[in-house]
Amino acid sequence: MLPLRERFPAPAVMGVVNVTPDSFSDGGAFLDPKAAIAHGLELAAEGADVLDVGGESTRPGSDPVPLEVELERVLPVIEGLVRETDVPVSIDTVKAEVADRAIRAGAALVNDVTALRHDPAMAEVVAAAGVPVCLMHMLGEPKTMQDDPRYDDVVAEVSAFLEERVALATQRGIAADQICIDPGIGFGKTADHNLALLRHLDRIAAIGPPVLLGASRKSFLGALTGQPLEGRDIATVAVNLAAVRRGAWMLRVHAVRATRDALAVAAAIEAAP
Ligand code: HH2
Repeated sequence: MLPLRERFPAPAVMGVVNVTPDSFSDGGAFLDPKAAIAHGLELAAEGADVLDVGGESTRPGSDPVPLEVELERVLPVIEGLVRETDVPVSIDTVKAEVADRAIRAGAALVNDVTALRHDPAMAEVVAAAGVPVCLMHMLGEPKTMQDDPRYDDVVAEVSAFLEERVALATQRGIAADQICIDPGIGFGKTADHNLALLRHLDRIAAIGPPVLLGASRKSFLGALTGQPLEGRDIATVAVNLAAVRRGAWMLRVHAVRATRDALAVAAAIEAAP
């Protein structure tokens, strides 16, 4: 398999396809598989390099979803997208069984917000399938992660965690060039923690694997701009342009078109004589 960086040259864009009743930004909008598939196809047409399908919300305070419910939500959407577009589909799950079934249905990447910690079988599923994996940092569990998160040095601690998870993933048989890392914006972090991670994203990038970033519409952007969820796409673009300059590789976003346009302009400026 091509190394991730060659398969998806930076800056790449991952479009969010949530199939949940309670996702923080678009919960319920695409719970019907047909609507979710149509939304994914729209994001593909707008220039997404990957479509990230998730059936369990990880928003602060959310409860876990039973296995059967998650499978019922994501499998028809993955099958539909695989049938109707060549854009690779990623499965956003912490459950090995969901990842396995999703891969059998055609998913080409696994996005595990617990970095292989939640389910002891996840590493084996990913290694056996030979698919790429995203390892994300989260402090605590979604249910409680925003209850007063604390770090002595957030950038150093997140970096150390990601280094440890990358080492574990490779030990468990996942190819090093199929791993990407993610500092986990908003996952057990205050607005200041998020800003420190963004300011020093070059240090996360220096770990080695390509860096995925999911800042889209998150609440620290609401705190900075006063905007409700629907009004945070401009702030999201601003974050992502800053992140790309500091070494981000792939951007996980709801608004694919706006991100693509901004990246095209930024790239044109960098390429000017
Ligand atoms: N953020 C969310 C979900 N999955 N995966 C990665 N790798 N990085 C992220 O930052 C990330 C993620 C949360 O956003 P969203 O999917 O919009 O909401 P929800 O978790 O409520 O489904």
